[in-house]
Amino acid sequence: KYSLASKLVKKGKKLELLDQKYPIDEWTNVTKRISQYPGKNLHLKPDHPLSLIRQRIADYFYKAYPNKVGNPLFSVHDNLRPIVTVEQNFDSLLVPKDHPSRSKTDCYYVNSETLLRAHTTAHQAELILMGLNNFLIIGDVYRRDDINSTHYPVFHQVDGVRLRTQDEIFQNVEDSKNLRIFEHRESDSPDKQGCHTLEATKIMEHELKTVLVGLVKSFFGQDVEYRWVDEYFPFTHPSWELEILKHDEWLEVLGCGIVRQEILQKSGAADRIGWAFGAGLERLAMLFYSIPDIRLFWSEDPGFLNQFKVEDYHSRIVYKRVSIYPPSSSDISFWLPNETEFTPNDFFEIVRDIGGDIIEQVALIDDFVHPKNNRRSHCYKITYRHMERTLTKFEVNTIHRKIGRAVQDKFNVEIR
Ligand code: FA5
Ligand code: MG
Repeated sequence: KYSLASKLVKKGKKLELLDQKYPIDEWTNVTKRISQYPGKNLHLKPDHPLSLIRQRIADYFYKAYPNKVGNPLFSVHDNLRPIVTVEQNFDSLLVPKDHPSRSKTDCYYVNSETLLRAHTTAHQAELILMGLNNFLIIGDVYRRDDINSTHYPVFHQVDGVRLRTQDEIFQNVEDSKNLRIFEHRESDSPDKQGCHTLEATKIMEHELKTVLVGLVKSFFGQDVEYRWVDEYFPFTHPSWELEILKHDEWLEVLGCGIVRQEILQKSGAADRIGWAFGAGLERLAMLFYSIPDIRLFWSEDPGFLNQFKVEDYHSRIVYKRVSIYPPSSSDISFWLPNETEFTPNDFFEIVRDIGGDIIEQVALIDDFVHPKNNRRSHCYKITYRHMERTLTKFEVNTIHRKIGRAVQDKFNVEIR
């Protein structure tokens, strides 16, 4: 039994990802199907629910942390290449060489040196090295996993990092002259890293937990039930996970902690202390919009996507289940009345009135003004779909004609 990788190796082929060709080797396990995902960027697609979640999170951090003149302090990095080095994804974050998260069974390797990032934390050290102190990283991540209602091999994360100097963290503390970020203990304790003072750690922990609870409350309301659980990550200490109670179940929404000082030392920020977190966008979106299945995020079905077309990303949307039965659509064109005012909304009302629940969507697809007589015509596409069964062509035609007649009567217009 040959894996895809070994077949490709034999033919001496390269793997093409995002317009670049990568040599393959015995580590290669990116499948043809997975290779189609980089570049899809659902989190940047207008009106996509993951894009709305991205905007809400960025907005929350912009408001929580304005700079001195009121502009956002956090920079947002949402278009970094998801193809990263093993150094970025693991080594720069102090993940031990034999850590199970590195294994071929968990990650999608392009080759022995390159992989599809398994978390957005992969860019943390590189952005700190660029001199940034407050930033968000948002993007697609890849993990070999089952496909079911809550797991998909491609999902999206947001990471946040904030670095602070000694003066900054103690500025609001009375008699803070003798307070320091650093001390020298041989080893870590459960509370803190050996190199940090308890005071500095606790101030950072407090700010981190406050801002993240605030984020969760901005989605799920002031009364949301949450709890902090101790966690372990190679790149933070101490570390925690935040869980929220939904439908009688505790759900993990993010991991976080105090950044390992060794990472800051290697990235030119040795004089600072930092916190970091990473959260899943699908988790937040599924809970926030009541989306029942993670696969729906990849749906091209207008019945799904159109539910998230809103003027303002703060709009409250509750997702309605899309029918599994096929849609059927028909167009209708008519000359608009010359004298009376006509708005598309008047037409929508007639359609809804006659079609009821089987109307999935009405879209203006053509707005035409005749060059000679200046008459205007509209063409609408009406999509019909029943939630419980397949509609027959005859049923659709009957309703469609009925809508045509109603439009003719009501507006005294000519159907084209
Ligand atoms: C991480 O990925 C760490 N990089 C997070 C982190 C960053 C910790 C910075 C500390 C500092 P974890 O594997 O637990 O941790 O994933 C983080 C979040 O991504 C989870 O809390 C969850 O919201 C989401 N997530 C993880 N796995 C999945 C999955 N299979 N499907 C959907 N969401 C997932
Ligand atoms: Mg976790």
